Amino acid sequence: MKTYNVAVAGATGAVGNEMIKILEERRFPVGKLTLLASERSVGKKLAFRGELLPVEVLSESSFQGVQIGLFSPGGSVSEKFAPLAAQAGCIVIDNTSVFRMVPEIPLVVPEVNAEAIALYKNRGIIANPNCSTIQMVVALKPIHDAARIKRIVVSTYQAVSGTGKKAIEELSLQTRALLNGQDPVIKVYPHRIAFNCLPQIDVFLDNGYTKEEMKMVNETKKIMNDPTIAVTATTVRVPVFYAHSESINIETEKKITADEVRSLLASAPGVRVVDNPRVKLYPLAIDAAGSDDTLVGRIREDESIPNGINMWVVSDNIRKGAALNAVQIAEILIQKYL
Ligand code: NAP
Ligand code: 3JN
Repeated sequence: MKTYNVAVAGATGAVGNEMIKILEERRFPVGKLTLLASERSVGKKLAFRGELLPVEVLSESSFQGVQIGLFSPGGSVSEKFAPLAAQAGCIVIDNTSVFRMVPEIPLVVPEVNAEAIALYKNRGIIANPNCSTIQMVVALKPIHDAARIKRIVVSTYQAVSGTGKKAIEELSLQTRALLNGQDPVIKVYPHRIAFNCLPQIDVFLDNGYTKEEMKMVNETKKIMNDPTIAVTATTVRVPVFYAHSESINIETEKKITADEVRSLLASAPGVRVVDNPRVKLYPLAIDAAGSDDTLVGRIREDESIPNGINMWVVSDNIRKGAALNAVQIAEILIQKYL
């Protein structure tokens, strides 16, 4: 079987770790796997297919002979090293926001716009969208195709793992401290996250929205290839470890009933309908964590407008929101283009 040399940049992080796991789980045809991180990780080893592989320092020479680079080392690091990797002939699938809105760089969710992967030829880079955008468009694309979505109002309830390994530790330490009657240490977020909700993800922009909110607005239009969809978002950090939840309200051009949405989504790729309120069945973060599916439930008509639908959408932010989406892109890349 043909194999491909793969590099994971940011291998020691929350996303990078999951990428390594998913490459193994999905039996991606990896020849040599190169694990890259900062100087802080020198001496560390990570497991892959029963072997311990050393972590190397990411450098300009890391990509010789590497065909695919899965990147999540942070925006400024990707900005410098993704073009260098591409110059060396390595196709980069980048998880940071730096390239997402560059017109000639494809922004891809395989269930929605797999055809855009062909545009990797432009710059040798494919951008992976923001986690909150990915799960939303996976759930909405089939409805957009059937009834054309005019407007989306979304509020998110985002897990701390979206901020990386330091934030996972912070929620854990703060929770323990508070339950033991001690003062929690606040380092990662602007306020305490344990037993709290923070209506700020990423920095505030001049329009009063956060950068995370505007990522959802802009990325949705690009992935759906429809600049006319109106999107407004409120993004909130909640004290959950894994899986983002979203309350999504849509207004469609054509009337679509809740039953029609349920049956459309029942056969949609990457979606699992979990929707039986009579037995208290609806998507939960604790059920989505570790799963590849985007769970959709609480599907109901918005009775305040003629053509509206409400739903609750939950997905593992580190898997489908980042690592799994990137590996799925790599799978299509090798099947169709390499
Ligand atoms: P994390 O747990 O903090 O891990 C950061 C990773 O980047 C670590 O492997 C770290 O290595 C590495 N790194 C940091 N500075 C570096 C440098 N100068 N050179 C090489 N490697 C460096 O963060 P994470 O949650 O994995 O997220 C990482 C990035 O992925 C984020 O900044 C974001 O851009 C992106 N992300 C995207 C999504 C999405 O929605 N698609 C979700 C989460 C994250 P050390 O261990 O050596 O420090
Ligand atoms: O906060 C979350 O739940 C998702 C975070 C994503 C993230 C974190 C730091 C930097 C991003 C991203 O993917 O948009 C970035 C970034 O690259 O801008």
